[in-house]
Amino acid sequence: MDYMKLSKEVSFALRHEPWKYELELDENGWVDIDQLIESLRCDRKWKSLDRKDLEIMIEKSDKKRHEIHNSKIRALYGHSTPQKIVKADKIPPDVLYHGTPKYFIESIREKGLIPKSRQYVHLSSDTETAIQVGKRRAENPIILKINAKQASIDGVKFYHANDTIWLVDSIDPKYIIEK
Ligand code: HQG
Repeated sequence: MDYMKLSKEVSFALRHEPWKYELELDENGWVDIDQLIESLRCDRKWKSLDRKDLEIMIEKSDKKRHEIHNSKIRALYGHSTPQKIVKADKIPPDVLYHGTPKYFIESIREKGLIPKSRQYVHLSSDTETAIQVGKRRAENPIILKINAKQASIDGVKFYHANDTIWLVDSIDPKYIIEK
């Protein structure tokens, strides 16, 4: 089985267009794993798919994108569905990073970080992840350093997606401390 292809399709279903799979995310983004399997099996490629495959997909993935808990599965970040996924807020590390192409910098300096088509702005606790994220769009991304400590003190809420990724509704330019 092509686990990378499976992961991309599961992300599409759980982050972007669950209705195409006759799925409805609950307020925390969970769906019933059996319903997802049943829906994916309609496609010849996934006709023999079972829960074990989804577990292997998560285990083999380069990033922790999905999680399974009992009879449910969800995407941990990246959502663009109309109904905003509810996340519990958590105190962030003092500094977080965001990798982006140079051509966005002027607009970011002016407007701050905005979620664009996703529900949240994605930040990371390490520069390596930020570089990887930025490299999706540019060979030499700019790595922005975010003063998460001050933002948090000022009441901005941060949400923990996985070990390295943090979510936030937006980041005002005054919290971007360095590029
Ligand atoms: C930029 C992937 C102009 C922002 C990744 C980014 C990540 C602005 C783009 C996760 C802006 C949005 C999310 C402003 C923000 N003006 N541009 N004011 N504010 N931007 O894809 O963070 O591999 O929605 O810098 O690895 O790139 O799929 O967000 O370049 O973890 O699991 O607007 O998605 O994860 O792009 O990526 P995105 P992102 P997966």
